Amino acid sequence: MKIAMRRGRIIRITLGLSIIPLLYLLFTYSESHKKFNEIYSKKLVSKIREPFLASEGYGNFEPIDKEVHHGPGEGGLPYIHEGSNSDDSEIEYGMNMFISDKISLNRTIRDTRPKECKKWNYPEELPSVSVIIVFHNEGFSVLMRTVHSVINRSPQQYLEEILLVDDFSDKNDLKEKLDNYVERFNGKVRVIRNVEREGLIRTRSRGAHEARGEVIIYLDAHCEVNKNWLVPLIAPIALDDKVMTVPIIDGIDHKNFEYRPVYAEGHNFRGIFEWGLLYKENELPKREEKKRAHSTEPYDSPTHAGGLFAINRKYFLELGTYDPGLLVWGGENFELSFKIWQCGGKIKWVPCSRIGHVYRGFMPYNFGKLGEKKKGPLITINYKRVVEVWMDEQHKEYFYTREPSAKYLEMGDISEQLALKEKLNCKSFSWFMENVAYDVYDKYPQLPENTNWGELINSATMKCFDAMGRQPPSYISLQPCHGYGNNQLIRLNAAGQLGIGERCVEADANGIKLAFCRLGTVDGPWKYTEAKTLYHRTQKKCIAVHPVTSQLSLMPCDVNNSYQLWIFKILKPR
Ligand code: UD2
Ligand code: MN
Repeated sequence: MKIAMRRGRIIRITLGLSIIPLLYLLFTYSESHKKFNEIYSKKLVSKIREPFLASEGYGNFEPIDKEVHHGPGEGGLPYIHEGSNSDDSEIEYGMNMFISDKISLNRTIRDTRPKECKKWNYPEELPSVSVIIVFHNEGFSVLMRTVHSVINRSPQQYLEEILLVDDFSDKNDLKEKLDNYVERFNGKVRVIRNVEREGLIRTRSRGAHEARGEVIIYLDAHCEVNKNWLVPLIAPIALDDKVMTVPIIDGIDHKNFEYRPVYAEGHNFRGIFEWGLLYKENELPKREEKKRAHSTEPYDSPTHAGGLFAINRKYFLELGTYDPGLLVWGGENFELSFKIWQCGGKIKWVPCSRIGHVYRGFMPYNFGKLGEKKKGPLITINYKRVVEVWMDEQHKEYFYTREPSAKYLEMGDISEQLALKEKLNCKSFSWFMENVAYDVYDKYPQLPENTNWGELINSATMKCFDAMGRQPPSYISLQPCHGYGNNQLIRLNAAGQLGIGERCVEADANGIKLAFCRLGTVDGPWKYTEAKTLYHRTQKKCIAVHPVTSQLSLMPCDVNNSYQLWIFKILKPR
């Protein structure tokens, strides 16, 4: 068979290939397709309300899906239930389980791939795959829809197993329900359980050790994989086992389960970060687009969101999986990204592999005992470990400029991580910034140092500047000081930018507000004077508190008026 492949290029478009190999492929795929359905569909059908979607395509060529599917949420459409369509489940699970329970576990979803994706050809010899799903107290139908979508839309010859790793869930009947349910998959779906809460990071590492496939693919427990998601994701790894691949993540609405793409077709994005280690996505720079002949070819990305990716299992173990000192949630995506790039690997995003993920509005679980053990905010501690292991002095400083209180956090021992970095002969962070993550500087330039930071206390009222966790644009108010930082942690840098988190403080006729910082800039109009006023250089006025309403605004400066005087008080985490 003519599988067009060239060194340095993973896959090639089949345009121009003759019809014969095309028919041949179509035939072999529908054969394996049939076999696959013989194994699974009958068993599933008996239990499920909706028809089994045997015609959901996988392989290179889609069988044309002529079946019409009725029922809630089919085609990935939102399901709005008449009458009340919410219950307490949104608070318990972060998503509406009442709605999810009404939607078929085998529902169809919209094929969101760019059209070009249907024309790619992939090698047939591909590694076996363990799909690993870690979960803690997830809703049953959402978790099972993840499993069903994988089974329905993956060629069985590559799918070794689906490994469910239960991170010590303690919801009533989840355990029994799950154990009973997975029996129907005849061993294809395996459940293992932590004996205590480990957090998602360590649980994923455990999954890597226990998995049987050559390649492991991680999914969150609330996903739906799309048409032909698997093969494009593992093909690059078959060619180079130091490549980690990442699918394009579509959104599934947490209230009505609508499946929809996050970005418009034809636009490629990649993962970057800003200096406080907030994960960001940035349109693929021209320089990267030019490296490829086709917009749907996999492309380099400095980082990834964390949840969904594929990696050669042995390679992941050689990298030490995740740093075991990272706890529960957060920062592990950067640890793995920096480690891979700096130590000789690559991260590629794959436009032709699409997976939907339910973004919840908030975290429905707490961090259990692991959260209590650590002093200070656990996620920032994770970030600090990552920064201290992988960044160099210059870039560490940018992190501490953005997260000044992190300097005081106890991060534990990182000597093993540093030894691993040494052993694997890893490159510097500057190398990574110059060669891979160069577009970070366009959006988030090198940060000037802070001249002042901490709580910003008004001398007359002894109350604090507070962004109140509102989204910009919004007005800043004066609140009792709480000492925890967060929305009350204010920074003034040497270029006059007054910032809270990654947002900026601006003034208009109605007050003092929180605004998006202008991308690519780090300066601002503010000056903290010797008299302790906050002076706006262009308006030539000072920030003042209204004695009666406590509202903030710009007023003609008066250094004798304590409603215009401010003190920065450094915050050490408690
Ligand atoms: C994102 C990632 C998530 C993870 C996280 C940072 C995506 C789409 N999601 O947040 O995968 O990288 O950033 O760490 O990129 N879980 C456990 N034990 C726990 C807590 C969570 O097993 O103690 C499970 C949870 O059930 C879920 C997965 O871990 O299956 C990810 O957790 P999440 O969905 O709450 O994270 P998310 O999507 O907000
Ligand atoms: Mn998630």
